[in-house]
Amino acid sequence: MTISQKSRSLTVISAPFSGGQGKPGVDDGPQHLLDMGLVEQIGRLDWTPKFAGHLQFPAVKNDTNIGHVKNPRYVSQSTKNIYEAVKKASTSSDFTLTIGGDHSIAIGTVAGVQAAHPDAIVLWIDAHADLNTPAASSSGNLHGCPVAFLLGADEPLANAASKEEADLFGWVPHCLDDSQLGYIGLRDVDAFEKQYIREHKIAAFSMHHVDKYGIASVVEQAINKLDPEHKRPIHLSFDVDAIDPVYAPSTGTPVRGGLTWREACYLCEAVAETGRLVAMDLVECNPHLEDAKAARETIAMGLSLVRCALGETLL
Ligand SMILES: [Mn+2]
Repeated sequence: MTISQKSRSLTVISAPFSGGQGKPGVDDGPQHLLDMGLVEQIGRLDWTPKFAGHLQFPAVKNDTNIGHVKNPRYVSQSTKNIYEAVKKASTSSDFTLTIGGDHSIAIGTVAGVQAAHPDAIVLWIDAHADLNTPAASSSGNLHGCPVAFLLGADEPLANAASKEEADLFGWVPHCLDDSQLGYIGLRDVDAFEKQYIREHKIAAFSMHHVDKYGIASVVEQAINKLDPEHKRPIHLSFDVDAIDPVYAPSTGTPVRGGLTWREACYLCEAVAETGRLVAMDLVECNPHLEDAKAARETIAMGLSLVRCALGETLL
């Protein structure tokens, strides 16, 4: 499929959600991206952006841990709202850009994009695999679990008070096949996740592969593996912690040894060149972490990624 060059409509969905992890401030990422010109910058490219406003995430009373899983009801309810919004946007516009928020929002974005484009491949750009099941998660933070839900790797929540509670995430469609998912940028992967990636032969390119082959070859290899015929729509789920903290310091779980500024931009440019990108998530920009300069640089990095993914070129 190719997107018409004439009427490229783009919906910006803001998902200011921080309940998938413990550091406040990531819910302020979207406003900072908007304040630094996100919508205007998109409008200067070949897109007609529509900002759909900030999604609201009503608090959940008595959202006690289930086992060690934190904010389980809040995350379930909020990501379901995101799912509905993204499904609607992806059905009605050419491109859906969702700005977070922590990476738990991808439970909703991936499921929503898959509802409109069931054959879309997902490129998950991240230092982490976000593939822990709630049971395998050591932290109990659900931003480390979205991929497990989408693949259907999770089981009912352990130590729940009722069957209903154990099934809190039962609404998430198991919309991804192992062969639809590719990682780039990994460098902090838990034992359960490593085993799952190996056993299920998931396309995973760590920073080792970026060092070995270069980013251009890695992007090409990832797309070739997931879609050898180069026909399928692409959903890019970009966690800024994939980037080295030198360039994107204001993020909740930074890991040294990440993508450079240009490697990250190149990745987005190369995906844009396919003409098949239909959705992007930009997550884990937390302007409350580090100082104001670091926050500005991180937000500027995020804006560059979006522009590159939407076709901005250097020449
Ligand atoms: Mn992530």
